[in-house]
Amino acid sequence: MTIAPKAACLVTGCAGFIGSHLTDALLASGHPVVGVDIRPRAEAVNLAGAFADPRFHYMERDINEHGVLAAARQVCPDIRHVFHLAAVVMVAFSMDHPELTMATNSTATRALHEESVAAGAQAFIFAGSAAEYGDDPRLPLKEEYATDDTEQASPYGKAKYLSSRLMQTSGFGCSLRFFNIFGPRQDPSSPYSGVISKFITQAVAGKDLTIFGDGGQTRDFIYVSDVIRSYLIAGGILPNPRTGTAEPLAGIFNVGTGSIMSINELAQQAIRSAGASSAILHAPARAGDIYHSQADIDLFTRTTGFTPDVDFLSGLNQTVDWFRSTR
Ligand code: UD2
Repeated sequence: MTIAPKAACLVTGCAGFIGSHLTDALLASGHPVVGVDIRPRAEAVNLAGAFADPRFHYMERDINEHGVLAAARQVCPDIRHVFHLAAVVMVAFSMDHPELTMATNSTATRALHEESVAAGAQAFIFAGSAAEYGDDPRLPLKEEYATDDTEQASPYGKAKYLSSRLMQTSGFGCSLRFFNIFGPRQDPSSPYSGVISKFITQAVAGKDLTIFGDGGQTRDFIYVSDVIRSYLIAGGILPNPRTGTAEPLAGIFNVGTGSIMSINELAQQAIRSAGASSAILHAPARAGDIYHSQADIDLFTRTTGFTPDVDFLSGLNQTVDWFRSTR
C-alpha cells in the first residue's frame, strides 16, 4: 500500500513568533512547507529546526511584492493550504506608517487571497486580531461586534478588519481573530513587545517591571501551542474535533481563552514564576491602550469543539523556562 503524500502548505511570516511554531507543526505532521518571510535567512533564528528538514523551503520576500503564491508554487507545485501571517505587527509602528500598514495588512492580503482562489487552494487562513474591535466596551467580545462602523484605534486594527471582512464576504477563507498570544520565541526586545515576554525577561534578569497605568487593565492571554492547534484545525490539517473530519473553515472566529487576567496579577505571577525579587514600578498609561479585552470563544468552540488545553500558569512557567534557556 502506498501512502499519498501530504499537500504542501504556504506560510507567510514563517520566521516570526507564531509563524515559526506553525511551520514546525506543519512539518511535524508531514506537510512540506514553503515559508515566506522578509527577514534574510541568516536572521531567521526561529527556524533552526525547520532548516534541518528537507521538506522546508525558505523564500526571502516582501509580501508587498505580489505573486507570492506563484513564486512558491515554482518550488512546490502542490500548495493547497495557505496560512497568511506576514504583516506589520506593531500597532505603534502602524500609527506612524498608515500607508505601508494598509498595503501590507490589507492590499497584500487581498492579492494573495485572489491568487489562492484562482489556483484552487483548499484553505486560506488569515491572522486576524482583537484590535479589529477597537475599544468596544461590550465584553466578552463577539465576532459580530466589529462592523464597518467600528472605529479601530490604529491603521493596524483597520487593515486587519478589512482583511477579515474579505474572508467573510468572499465566502472563501477564514480569519482567526487572536487575542494576546504568549510563549517561547516571542521577541521581548522592542518597547511594544508583548507584555509577558517583557516581564519574564526583566524578572529573569533581576530587573524591575514597569506597569503602564494602574495595572487594573485586563487581557485574554492564550498560549502559543493552543494557537497553533487552532490553526491546524481551521486549515483542515487536523480533524475538526466536533465533526471528526479535516476540513478548512470559512468565516471569522475569535481565538482566545475567554478568561482574563489583570496586568497587576500578571506582574506578580511573572516575578513568582521566575523566582525573582524584582520591584514593580508604575509609569503613565500608554496612549491608546485598551482597558479590558476578553474574547467570546463560543463560536469557535461550537464550530470545532476546540477549547484551550494549556492553563495560564503552566504556559507562563514553560515560557520562563524557555527564556532562561536562551540567556
Ligand atoms: C495586543 C497585541 C497587538 C494588538 C492589540 C489589540 C501583542 C504583543 N500585541 O496589544 O498586536 O493586537 O492587542 O488590542 O499581543 N504593559 C505594561 N508594561 C509593559 C508592557 C505592556 O504594563 O512593559 C501593558 C500595556 O500597557 C497593556 C498590556 O500590558 O495594557 C498588554 O500590552 P501588550 O503590548 O502585551 O499587548 P496589547 O494588548 O496592548
